[in-house]
Amino acid sequence: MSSVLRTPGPDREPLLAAHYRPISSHLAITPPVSVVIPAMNEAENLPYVFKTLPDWIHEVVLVDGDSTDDTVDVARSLWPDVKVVAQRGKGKGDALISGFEACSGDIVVMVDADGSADGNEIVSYVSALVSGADFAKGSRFANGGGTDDMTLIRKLGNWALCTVVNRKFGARYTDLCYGYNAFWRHCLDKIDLDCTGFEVETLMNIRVVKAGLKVQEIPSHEYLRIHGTSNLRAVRDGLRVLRVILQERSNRRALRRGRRSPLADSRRGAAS
Ligand SMILES: Nc1nc2c(ncn2[C@@H]2O[C@H](COP(=O)(O)OP(=O)(O)OP(=O)(O)O)[C@@H](O)[C@H]2O)c(=O)[nH]1
Ligand SMILES: [Mg+2]
Repeated sequence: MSSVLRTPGPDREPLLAAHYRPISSHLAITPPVSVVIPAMNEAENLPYVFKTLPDWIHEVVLVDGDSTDDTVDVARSLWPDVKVVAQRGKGKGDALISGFEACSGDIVVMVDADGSADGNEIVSYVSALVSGADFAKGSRFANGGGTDDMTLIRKLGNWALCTVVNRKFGARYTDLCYGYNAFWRHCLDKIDLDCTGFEVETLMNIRVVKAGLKVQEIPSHEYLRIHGTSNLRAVRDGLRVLRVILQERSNRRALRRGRRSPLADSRRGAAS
């Protein structure tokens, strides 16, 4: 019989040893982990992606972007229990939002389907979350991270946009536009995502700061896309990212003005 490990609260079920899943040699966790994979014509890459996913994850949610290759069939053959979701609109942001809605785990991990992300890193993200972080944000430029996939121009663009976000929102990020992140599912209520394209990670990174969530960067290595070509267009998508930053900034100003006005009104009232 399993032993009771923690005295339950008045409204809690007792946690038994059987409820814990070992995720590394020194850590066992109770929260179920969902992995969301946005995929558009990634059939050739999926075998590499699924091979690195740990066997302790609770579910894999694959969001298909109307693939014209065998993406869905390959995913089903590699992971028979995979939950396949058809996205509502277009774009990676739209896909992720659809995928997050379909998750039943308490922890959600975002993993690209092009073979650039190593599933063995998931344990680092989950460890940060169970140790107190709300949002575990992958970084290719934190000590221990790296990238084989970014051109100099992309690195410069990412650095410039990251610097703007740090200055304008008081963040201390080393990376901005990176798709490998994880978070507690309840964070979604606080960041209320509404976007469609590759600006999704930037929007998440800004909104978690605005919401006062605890963010921890996780050093991550981005490998080269294995097969196929990137869907990202540096200039077009860089501009979309910039637009999101400016919008979030002006929303923040409007919010501040809105918050200030009752006080200003009452002062005006007191003065008259
Ligand atoms: N479902 C869905 N997935 C998408 C869409 N656009 C991109 N993706 C997926 O999102 C992930 C990241 O897209 P990539 O094209 O690799 O873009 P990137 O990683 O920013 O750019 P690279 O560094 O050049 O690879 C991949 O798994 C894509 O298949 C989309 O419209 N729908
Ligand atoms: Mg990629």
